[in-house]
Amino acid sequence: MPAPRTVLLTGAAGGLGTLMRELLPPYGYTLRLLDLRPVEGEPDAITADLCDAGALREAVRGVDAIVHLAGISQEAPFEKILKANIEGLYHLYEAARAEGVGRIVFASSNHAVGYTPRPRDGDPLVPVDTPRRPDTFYGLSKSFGEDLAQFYWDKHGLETVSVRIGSCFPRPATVRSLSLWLSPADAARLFHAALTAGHVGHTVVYGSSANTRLWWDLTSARALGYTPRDDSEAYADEILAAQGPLRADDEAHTRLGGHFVTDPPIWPH
Ligand code: NAI
Ligand code: 15L
Repeated sequence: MPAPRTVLLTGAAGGLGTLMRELLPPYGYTLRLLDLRPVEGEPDAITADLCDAGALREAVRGVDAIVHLAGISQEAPFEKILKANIEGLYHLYEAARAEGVGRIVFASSNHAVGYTPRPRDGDPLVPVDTPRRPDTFYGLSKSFGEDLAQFYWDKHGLETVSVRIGSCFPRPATVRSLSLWLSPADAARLFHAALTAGHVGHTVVYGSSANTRLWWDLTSARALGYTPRDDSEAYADEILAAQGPLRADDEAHTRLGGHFVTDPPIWPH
């Protein structure tokens, strides 16, 4: 696939979308923006719901690739997750297929494998082919998204890199996120690698910086050409002094998904 130039960035008004609006253009991309809500300072951004199939078809027309960040990004009642992350994702893939878009970078999440025990000292890193163990309806929707991506590759030849993002914020906030942190600059590096790597079919990668306390294996991300430059260790002393070390008797500290594993389920009523 020729290097993409025009990229649809969905979820452009969100936390990660706002960071990527700044960090992706220097790699040479022209971004088309989409979100459910207006994008501040971007009057040309498309305001549309992922469930609006017609609007999505128009939004993807003529782009070379899509970085798909839009959706519900936390646990929520199943009905809401169903609309945005499952039905909405289907509409996005259908629009991309119909308009001949070659590649999607899909923001999956650590919560697709959230029940996986975190490695202890000396354990191997969690491999990318570990069985999925979603920790929430939210994590289930990301698991579905990875299957949808595989299906559209097998059935239609539409490529996807599913990035199981750890925790992408300007700085890590918890002891757990010292292991999962993806710095915004490394996120841009990873998305750029995912957009430009040669043949990817459907490739699943973990999305983290080069953290000293890394829990999962970045081999498949590095194979795309991703070279992380940041390390959360710079924040470790301060965070550990405030919060103390992870405890073996707390499930939120022993599984990848953290408190998503132990929070009570959210039901509609
Ligand atoms: P966010 O919640 O700040 O942004 C999501 C954006 O999607 C919002 O601007 C929202 O308006 C938009 N959106 C929601 N439903 C929509 C719909 N039906 N149609 C159109 N737009 C819709 O989330 P954040 O942190 O920016 O995350 C971006 C993506 O990355 C999400 O898919 C999230 O699940 C994923 N992710 C993020 C991580 C992180 O650490 N920030 C970690 C793992 C995954
Ligand atoms: C996610 O999937 C969320 O979108 C993000 O807000 C964080 O909660 C992150 O996971 C995390 O696990 O830290």
